Amino acid sequence: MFARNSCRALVYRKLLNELLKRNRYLSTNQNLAVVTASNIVPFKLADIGEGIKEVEIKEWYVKVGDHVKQFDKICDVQSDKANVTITCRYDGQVMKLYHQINETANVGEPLIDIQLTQDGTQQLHHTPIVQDDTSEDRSSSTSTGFTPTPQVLATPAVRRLAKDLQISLNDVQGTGKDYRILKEDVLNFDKTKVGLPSTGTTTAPPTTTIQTPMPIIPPSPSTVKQPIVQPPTRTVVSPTATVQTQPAKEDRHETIKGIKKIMVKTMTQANTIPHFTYCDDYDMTELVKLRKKLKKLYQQEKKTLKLSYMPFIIKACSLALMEYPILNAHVDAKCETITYKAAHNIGVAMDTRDGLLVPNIKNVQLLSIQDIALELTRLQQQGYQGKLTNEDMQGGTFSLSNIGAIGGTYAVPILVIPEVAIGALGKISLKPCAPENLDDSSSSSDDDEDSYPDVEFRHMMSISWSADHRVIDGATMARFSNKLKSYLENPMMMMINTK
Ligand code: CO6
Repeated sequence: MFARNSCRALVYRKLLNELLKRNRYLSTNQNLAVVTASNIVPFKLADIGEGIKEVEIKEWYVKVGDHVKQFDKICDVQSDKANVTITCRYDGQVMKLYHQINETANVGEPLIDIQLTQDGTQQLHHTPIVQDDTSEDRSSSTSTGFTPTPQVLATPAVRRLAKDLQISLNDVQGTGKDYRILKEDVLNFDKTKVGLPSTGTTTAPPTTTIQTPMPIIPPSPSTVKQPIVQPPTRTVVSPTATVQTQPAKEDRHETIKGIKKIMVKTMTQANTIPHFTYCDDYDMTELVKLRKKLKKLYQQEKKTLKLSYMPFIIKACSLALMEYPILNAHVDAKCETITYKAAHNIGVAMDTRDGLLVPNIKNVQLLSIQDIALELTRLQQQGYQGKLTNEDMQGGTFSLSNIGAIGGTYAVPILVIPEVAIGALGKISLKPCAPENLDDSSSSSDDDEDSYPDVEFRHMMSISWSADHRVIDGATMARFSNKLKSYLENPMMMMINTK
C-alpha cells in the first residue's frame, strides 16, 4: 500500500513538474513586467514545442469586451502538426484581439490583451497555474498552489454542467489543453453514456483519474483497464471529400495553407529520399473469420468496441518489427546515423477534417489488440473533430496507410521521414485463388486444362511497402513482409507471440 502511494506521489510529482514546465512562461517575471498601470496584460502564444514558430488562427472563442477566466477557451490554432486549443491563463476582460481568423500568429507574440481583475493580478503574482479541484471554490486551491492529488481540469461552468447531467468528470476524457475537460467533452460523454449498455463492466471508468499527455505516462499496457468507448459515428466520415453537385461557373483560387501547406513541405522533402516499393498479396480469410467471431462475442456481451482490421494489422506489424528492428528506425537528415527505436509508435494515415494526418499509437509493443482498437478509435475521433494534439502526432517510428478503407488495391506510399518504412493497405476483397499446398499428383500440366484445380474464393489484401533504399534493402523488406503475412494469415500465431 505504502509502495503504491509513494509510486503515485512520484507520478503526480512528475505530472506537476511537467505542467510547471509547460506553463513556465507564466511563472517568469517577464510577464509581471508587462502589466501596465491599467492592469492590461498581453496574453502571448506560448511555445507549443516541435520547433513550431507560427500558427494559423482557426477560431476565436472570445471577442473584445468578454469576461474570461483561467482555462476558458480563447482560440483554436492550427500548428505544423495539429490543431491546438489555446486556453486563458488569467481572469479578466478581453481588451484586444491581435488577429483575424486565418491570420498567422507567431509564437511569443500576443494573441489578446486582457485587463486583469483584482484576483487575476493576484494570480499572476502568486500562482503560475491553477488546477481546479472538484469543488466549486477555486480560491482554496490557488492559495496554496498545488495540491498533490490527482485532479481534473475543468472550468466551474463545465463542472456545473457535469453535475446537472450527473456525470463524474473522472469518467470524461478531456480534449482541451493538458487534457482539460471542455463543455463538448461532457456533452459528448453524455451522448455516449446514453448509447452504452447499462451493465457495470462496459461503463467502468478508467482506473486512473490523471489526465495527462502520453509522453509523461505512456499508453497503458493491457493490465490497465480502459473503458469501452463508442466508435465514431460514420456519418461524420469523409471529412475532406467535398461533393460537387453543381458545375463551377468560374475558376477558383485557393491559397495553400494550414495542413495542406505542411503537406507540400513534408511530401516534397520525403520524395527526395531514394525509395523502392514492394508489393504482395496477403490471404486475410482467417483474420476475416476471427474478427467476425470476436465482433459477435462483443455483441453478445453487449460491449461496444470498434474492431476493424487495423488493430490486428498494427499488432502484427509490431510483432514482425521485433524481428526486423531496422524497419522501426529513424535516419538523421544527413543520413549518417540510424537510430533503432525502442518504442513501436505506429503511425496511421488518417483522412481527417483537416486533411491527411498521421497520428501514431504509442508503444504498440506493450499493447493488446483491444488496447490498440481503443487508442485507434480515440485518434480517429480526435481526427474527425480536428482535435489531434501534437502529442498524438509526434514520435512515430513506422507507418501504415489504410487506403483500402476508401478503396483501391495498390498505392505507392510516401515515407514519413525520419521513418524508414511505410505500408499502404489495399481493400480486402474476395478473389478467386488457386488452392494452396497442392500435392504434385494433382498439379496440372499446361496442356491438360481439365486437371486445373478448382479455384477457391479467399479474402485477399494487397499491401504496398515503400522503404528508404539508402538503409533498407529489398530482401529485408520482403522478409519482413513475409513475417507479417504469416501472422495475418495465421492469426493464432499472433496470439501466441503477443506478450
Ligand atoms: N478492406 C476492407 N474493409 C476495410 C478496410 C480494408 N482495407 N479498411 C477498413 N475496412 C472496413 C472496417 O473493417 C470497417 O468495417 P466494419 O467494422 O465492418 O464497420 C469499415 O471498413 C470502416 O473502417 P474505418 O475506416 O472506420 O476504420 P479502420 O480502422 O479500418 O481505418 C483509418 C481507420 C483512420 C485508417 C481510416 O478511417 C482512414 O482514414 N483511412 C484513409 C487513410 C488515407 O487517407 N490514406 C491515404 C494516405 S495517402 O497512402 C497514401 C499512397 C497514398 C494513396
